[in-house]
Amino acid sequence: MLEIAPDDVLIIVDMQYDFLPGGNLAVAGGDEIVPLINKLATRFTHVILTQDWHPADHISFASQHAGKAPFESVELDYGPQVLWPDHCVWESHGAEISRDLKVPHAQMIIRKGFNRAIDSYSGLQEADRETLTGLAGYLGERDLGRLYITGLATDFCVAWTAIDGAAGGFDVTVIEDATRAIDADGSLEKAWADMEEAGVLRIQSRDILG
Ligand code: VGL
Ligand code: ZN
Repeated sequence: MLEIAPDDVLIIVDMQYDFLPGGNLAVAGGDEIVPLINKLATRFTHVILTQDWHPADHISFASQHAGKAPFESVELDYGPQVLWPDHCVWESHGAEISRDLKVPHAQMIIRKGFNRAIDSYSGLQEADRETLTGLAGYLGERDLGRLYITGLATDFCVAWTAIDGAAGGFDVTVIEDATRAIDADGSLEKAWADMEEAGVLRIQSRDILG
């Protein structure tokens, strides 16, 4: 059993209606992890939420690229970008965090992907690998160390947040059964390999809850 320390942080990634069944970029089984995340959250003093938050003309939307369909890729200034259905458009219902998530003690919601020309899977650093969200600064200033990551999607926003956290010197653990994946083109397997290489630990919720 893993002991959760008073300064450990639970990060809940992108539990928004567009990533849940019925949403514009629904992740299969995304709703199944809500009760588990709620239970895990009771064990943590510090909870942080991330929220994918795009303008209606965001560059990651296939609708912004003539002749392109969702899940195809394009080359942008900062490198390859997977194109998505329009999702998490700010002020839309799909961008709202699920009301079934019961984490009243969450201390911070960090929005990402609000720059039209830069996507941001990671809660720490945008896809240009230069623009910071400020989350690392927040954690550092508050002296918070070990990060436990849950939410959607395992192979995109969870993985990138985990890898950037590890690269930033944080001790990062992903709680696998409290995530669900998009898994397009082997992306889930690759994400786990990348996370392992970055030193991210992989546990199950029973390791914390018993
Ligand atoms: C995500 C694709 C596009 C995610 C966000 O939350 O994993 N995936 N935007
Ligand atoms: Zn997005």
